[in-house]
Amino acid sequence: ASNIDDKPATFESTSTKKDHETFFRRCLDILLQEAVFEGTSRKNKVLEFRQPEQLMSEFDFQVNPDGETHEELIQHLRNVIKYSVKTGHPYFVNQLFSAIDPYGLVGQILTDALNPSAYTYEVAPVVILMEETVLKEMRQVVGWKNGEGDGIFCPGGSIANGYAISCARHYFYPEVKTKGLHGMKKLAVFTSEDAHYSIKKLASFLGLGTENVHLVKTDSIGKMDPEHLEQLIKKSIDDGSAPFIVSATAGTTVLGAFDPIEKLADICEKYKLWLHVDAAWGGGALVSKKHRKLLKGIERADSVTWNPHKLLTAPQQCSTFLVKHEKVLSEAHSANAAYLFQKDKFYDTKYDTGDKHIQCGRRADVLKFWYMWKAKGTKGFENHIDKTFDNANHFLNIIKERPGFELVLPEPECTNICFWYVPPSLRTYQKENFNSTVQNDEEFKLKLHSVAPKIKERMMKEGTMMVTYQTHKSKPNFFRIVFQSSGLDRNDMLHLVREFERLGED
Ligand code: ABU
Repeated sequence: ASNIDDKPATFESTSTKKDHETFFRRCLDILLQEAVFEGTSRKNKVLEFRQPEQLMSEFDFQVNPDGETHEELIQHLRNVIKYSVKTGHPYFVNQLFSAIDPYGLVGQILTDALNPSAYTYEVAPVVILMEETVLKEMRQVVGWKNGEGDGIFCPGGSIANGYAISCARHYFYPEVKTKGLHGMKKLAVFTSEDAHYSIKKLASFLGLGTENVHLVKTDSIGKMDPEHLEQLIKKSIDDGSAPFIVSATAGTTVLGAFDPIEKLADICEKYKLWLHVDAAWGGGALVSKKHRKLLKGIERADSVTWNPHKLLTAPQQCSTFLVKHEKVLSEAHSANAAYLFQKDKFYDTKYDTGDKHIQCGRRADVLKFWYMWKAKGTKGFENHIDKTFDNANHFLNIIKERPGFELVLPEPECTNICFWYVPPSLRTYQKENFNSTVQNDEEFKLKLHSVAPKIKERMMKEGTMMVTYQTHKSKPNFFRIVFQSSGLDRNDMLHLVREFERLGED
């Protein structure tokens, strides 16, 4: 008898249920072994980099009229794993997500095995009640009394920020839903110059125009300047605009700064503006008694974006929008599709929560997060946050003492640490030409600007770690290392420092 794996996989007649089961079990074994265990082992690389044209020729991307065999499909699976970045690897510290949480992964697989669409109770009863429970618990953590309000899981923090703008607009101008923006004053949005670009993007998407997003100055550590905010609000009123929302940031993308929420809340109260807090990144700190002070005053916000896939390491994607006002999400977004949200169903249709969203079909992102929360408890999350901040602080202390490392911020607030690595030859230049920090010499800045891309190229090609770099205002390129996996320890901090020293050799 021929091996079932030699037969085309696509024909039901040649692939029995047993064949599928065998195939599926083999695939799961490979996934676990190669993507999860080997993919997160310190002994292995973070990535196997290829230039795009090289990858195009090495990897079989083409889809064909005829299906392929199980054996071929398994080879494709292995290649996907081989050439993908192992974002669960301890040395993937490149972005605001990382790590593979075992409970989160089981929840993720369960989500896909059940494949619910989280819009009605009739097709997703468990998920709908789970969402309500988890979102209420998150609102309690934010500090809203008895978890009052409403919330949704969103496809990413940008969309969550868009919901904030949409809800705020509906709260003050409900007529926009039916009549649009025609003939209205210019609606003005305020956020800091260090805020996430999604505020501008979504303001534009919602028809407000990027020119009506007013960027408030940030101070030297990246926090919004409340005095400048007030000046901009007054100016915008004088210019005939209608300010309606301030979007504060709790954990900015690059510097990890936390805006002074209390002061911003005072200004919002004075001018009757909606206060949104984009805590997509820093929201995780709320579960820690030690670190929640970074978000002091968040309970005064009207809405909050909080992404558990960031600091709490839930698998991608897990983003939430939380709002203090109970009805505004439904009132702003419902369209009452008669074929889906029938009001004469035999159960309480308040549990058909899908109409609060702008999406129709929707993945159940709650499940993995709920499963993690069940496994660890809030106390487990707290330990995770405390250890992650401790790791970041340890890394900071090492590089403070180490020749060649120069900090962008002496005391970063979150677990993203920004620094320059000055290679030995540039240190010599630095000594010979001036005796100061990187900020002051134009030629030095220019030389330094080219260092991070070079080191990044080396680390990607060797595959030993991934750390991102960027400019900020007039600063030359610097690295931003991001810690969020509590699976890392102090040895890893030292390893990462040494890796910079090795890759940064002249
Ligand atoms: N909001 C996405 C952040 C991307 C980053 O890691 O820089």
